Amino acid sequence: MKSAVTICQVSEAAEGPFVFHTPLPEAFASAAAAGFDAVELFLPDADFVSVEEIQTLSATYKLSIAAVGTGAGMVRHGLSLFDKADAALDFIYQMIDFGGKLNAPAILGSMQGRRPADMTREDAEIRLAENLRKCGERAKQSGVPFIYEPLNRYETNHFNRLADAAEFLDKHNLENVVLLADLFHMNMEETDLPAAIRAAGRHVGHVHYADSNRRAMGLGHTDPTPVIEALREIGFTGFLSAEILPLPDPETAARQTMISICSLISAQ
Ligand code: LER
Ligand code: MN
Repeated sequence: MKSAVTICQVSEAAEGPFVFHTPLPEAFASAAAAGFDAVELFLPDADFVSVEEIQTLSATYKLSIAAVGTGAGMVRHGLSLFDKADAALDFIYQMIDFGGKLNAPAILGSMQGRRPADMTREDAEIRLAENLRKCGERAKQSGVPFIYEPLNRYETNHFNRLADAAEFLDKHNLENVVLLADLFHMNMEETDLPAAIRAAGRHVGHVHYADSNRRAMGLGHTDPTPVIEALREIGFTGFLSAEILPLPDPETAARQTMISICSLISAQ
């Protein structure tokens, strides 16, 4: 398992669960100083910065790119797969292609949107499946997977739990789509975190490593030891990415995350 930390460049998400909000060179330097393997990027759009610039930062600071978020499509441009769907899919494709050039998968989180009141659950599921199929195929062209993230009930009315999302991927034969286990959302929705990870193990491809209160692991009431044990058992070798509030300050949140990860992963 590898460590990653979030960098956000989206002003509308200044209060969001991201550790570093400084300009990219500074944020990469902070991530490297804290000892992370990689960064996860939350950018306004795919034209915000060139692929070459990210490659240079990545090489300079010896940080790979764990993933790229697509949530700015929602928070900045008001798009989702259930609202202005064509523009939303286009935005996601651009982020998939951008990330693909950096060997990084894109994430569908907030951009999955909500099922409208006049749409049945069955129709919404089919629409979501069609879009995930397209995104999985698009990502395949770059040789990366596409990441689908179940969110808590206040953020989506599609899938809130890993097992339901895993069953959905199987039912629709969605290839090249993996699940994101965000421990913050899971704390709200799952009965048992390690059991949920084991049950969906075949599909888990990325982890948002957050404590129960969305602070750095160790600053809330989640016990990460059995969570890491379950991830080890399912053979997870991806990123534990700190998508957390920068509290009490970004450097402390980053340092605390690395203390947690290093204490649990040192045997690897
Ligand atoms: C939103 O709560 C979240 O967890 C993000 O990863 C989705 O964009
Ligand atoms: Mn998340």
